[in-house]
Amino acid sequence: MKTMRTNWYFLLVIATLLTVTQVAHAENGAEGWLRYAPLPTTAKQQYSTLPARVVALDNSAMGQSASNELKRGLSSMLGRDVVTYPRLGGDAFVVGTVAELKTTLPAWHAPAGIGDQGFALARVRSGGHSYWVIAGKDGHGELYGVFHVLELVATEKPLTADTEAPSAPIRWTDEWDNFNGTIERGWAGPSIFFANGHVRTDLSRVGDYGRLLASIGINGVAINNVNADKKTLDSDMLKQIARIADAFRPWGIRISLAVPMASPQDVGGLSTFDPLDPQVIAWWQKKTDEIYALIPDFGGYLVKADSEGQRGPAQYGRTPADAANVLARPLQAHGGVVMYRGFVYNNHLDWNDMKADRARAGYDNFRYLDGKFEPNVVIQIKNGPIDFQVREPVSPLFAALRQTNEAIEVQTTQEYTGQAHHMVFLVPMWKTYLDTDLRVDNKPSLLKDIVEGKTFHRSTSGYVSVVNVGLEDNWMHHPMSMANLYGYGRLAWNPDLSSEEIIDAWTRMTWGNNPQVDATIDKLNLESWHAYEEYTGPLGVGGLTNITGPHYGPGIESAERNGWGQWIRADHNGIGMDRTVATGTGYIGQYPPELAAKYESLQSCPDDLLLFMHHVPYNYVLHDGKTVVQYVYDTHYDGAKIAASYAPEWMKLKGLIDDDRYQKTLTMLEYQAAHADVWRDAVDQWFQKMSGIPDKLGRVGHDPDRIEAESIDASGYKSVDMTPYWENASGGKYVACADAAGCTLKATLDKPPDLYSIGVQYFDIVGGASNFDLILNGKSIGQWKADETWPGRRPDADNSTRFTVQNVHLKPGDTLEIHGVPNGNEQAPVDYIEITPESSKTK
Ligand code: GCW
Repeated sequence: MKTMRTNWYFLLVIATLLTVTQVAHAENGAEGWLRYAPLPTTAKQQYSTLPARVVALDNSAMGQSASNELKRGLSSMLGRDVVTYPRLGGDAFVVGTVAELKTTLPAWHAPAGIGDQGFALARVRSGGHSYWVIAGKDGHGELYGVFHVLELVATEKPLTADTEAPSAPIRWTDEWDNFNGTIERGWAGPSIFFANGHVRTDLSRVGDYGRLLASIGINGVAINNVNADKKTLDSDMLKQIARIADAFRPWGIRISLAVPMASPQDVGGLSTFDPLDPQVIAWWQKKTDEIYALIPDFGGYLVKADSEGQRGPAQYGRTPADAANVLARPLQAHGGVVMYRGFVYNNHLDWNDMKADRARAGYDNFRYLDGKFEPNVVIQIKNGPIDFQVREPVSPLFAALRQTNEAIEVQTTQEYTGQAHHMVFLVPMWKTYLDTDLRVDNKPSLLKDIVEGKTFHRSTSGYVSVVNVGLEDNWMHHPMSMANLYGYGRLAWNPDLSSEEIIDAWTRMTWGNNPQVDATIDKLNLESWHAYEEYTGPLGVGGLTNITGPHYGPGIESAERNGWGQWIRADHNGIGMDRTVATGTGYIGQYPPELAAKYESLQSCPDDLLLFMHHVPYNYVLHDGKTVVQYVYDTHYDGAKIAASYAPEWMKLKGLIDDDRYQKTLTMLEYQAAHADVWRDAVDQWFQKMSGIPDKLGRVGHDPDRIEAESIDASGYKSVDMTPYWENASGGKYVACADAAGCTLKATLDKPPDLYSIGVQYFDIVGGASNFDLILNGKSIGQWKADETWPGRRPDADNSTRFTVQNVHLKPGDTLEIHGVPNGNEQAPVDYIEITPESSKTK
């Protein structure tokens, strides 16, 4: 979306700028939260007694990364010349392993039992000198301890003695990068690892990524798409991949590979990949040894099998345990693991079968194998039973595996949550899952405790997130999306941290410690998941995105009448999947009894999961007294209103943060407001038509400020029905221009004299960049090109966006024209014009 403002507004902005003294330099986001921005003089004071020397006891690659990072960060933030010093004697930070510290500085008493990969931070006086000890159980701990100190300084917090260790041994990211350089569900440009079928020559970004990940305690990256390339285990490719491992190693990150189960056939040339075939067993042994010869700290294999077209053991009548174990055994000698994904389901389900239910699949496919896996196999389970929707219940598989290792898989890349075009801070959502009490054996059993092995013993366990960073400067496209990456790592380290603590630290490090900046960015992020849920798919109905398309904009009925099983089972009488034991698919029976009872009963089922668990009529009354349909209308208006508040809130920060990131974020927040309206209107129009129950407040389908393009006098423009989802255009129609010379829409207005904002809702598709001119009484008041990159090759809600001109004087009799000139496949399509009194915004 592009926005133009009238002159007086610019003057105001310039005046504000002139009064602001502290304008930061331009930044591109590449440093993420590790900017180490110089602290203001007043803030520096509390660190004036910190030593300016670093004694690095550990010569290992990780030890060196740690001490160099400490120098780099402190020098930059404190404006001091922090230097390395070869020995004790003079105040210093002393960085080393616990063992090294014990020998070198006996005055320091190591806290009992620092956990694996943990660290201790302590102040020690010895020989008349003052030392800050950063002791790692190993090199990882040194890194994490150093980053902890740097975070304290960056967020202007005092350094205090501390001992910490991560919550679980596995803290990985999965990257869905393809060897051709594309990334499945990645929104920030091409792969940092691969290009044109090879590993990139320049891997500098891999090192930079490793640094970011180490700062949040991540220790593993599975570098390639789980829909894995047949050539993944090809010997030549493995040699190239070893360079990626080299780039990550100094940051304590082990790489892993997603491997096709059919590799013995695809790469090995065998006639079978049956996991119980002796030749296949031997092949995996040999291949694994070959990998470890190249990558001695290789993390292991990640497997997606028998799912969404990936071949797997089912082809031979074998089980996931047969498959996982054949890969796991050769890894054991090397300390590697198999992450076997629990995301195994049939995507050709029978829509007419009321008992068919994709949500059941994880439990049905793995429960009976509990205890049958090798100790270095981990079942990697998506947080919910479907697929990273905006709201799902916790997957029941977590509680069902008592003698099998587990990792929870969450999605940092915002596949179903706005694709890095919408600001959606996911930490509160992830915490909702981690803090869910599954009541195993009728006892408290929070998901985070179940995963980590506090409820049942696990030999290893942990956290995985699909991240999909790209080559773009700021890694994840939306500057705010980086908060999700930071937050994921922090939660994997310590799931008890609050969303507030996490966003506050991220904001301060990423945008600065100015109280107004900090408070605003924290607030916007903290409300964003809820708002997104409200303007997309509430009540657990499903994300409502177009699931047979790009998973982005609305596509409500795309969920229905196909084999994918993301059904919402809506008809004119009611909506929702009946997953009860009594009358539905029986899915609810997969939970431990107390939780099952809670979901089974309409009285106790929480409203936010109602339509996931039950099929109800549209006028069913929720706990808050509203009917389902009225709740849908209201939440969509509420959510879109919150989204509309982001840009105005953000504009108050002008001059308080660097202009480049300010501007980029502003553009995205303005776009989000417009796209939230698209969502609101699509969902509300659809519910109103489907249910036949009008919005009590009369808003849906009645937009007094809106002029539908198809209702205006047109020269050249033709009205087009929006298909297949009529609700994805306002009123079900838009206009398009097939004339290369351009077409015109012309309206005579009848607005009382006042200041207005004029928004033109149009479609910006892939494969063309139409030109638009907005003309008031014969004079152009705004021109723009539709050259953005949202999904879709034809007009749809995925690519519906808005151009706005603010503070326009209108009076009765004015004429407003839009002149559109098509380009390529894009026929300068327009949905509507919305003319809003500026005064209404402050109401
Ligand atoms: O949700 C689906 C995604 C696929 C993905 C799959 C998975 C990599 O749309 O793109 O495939 O999940 O998690 O395997």
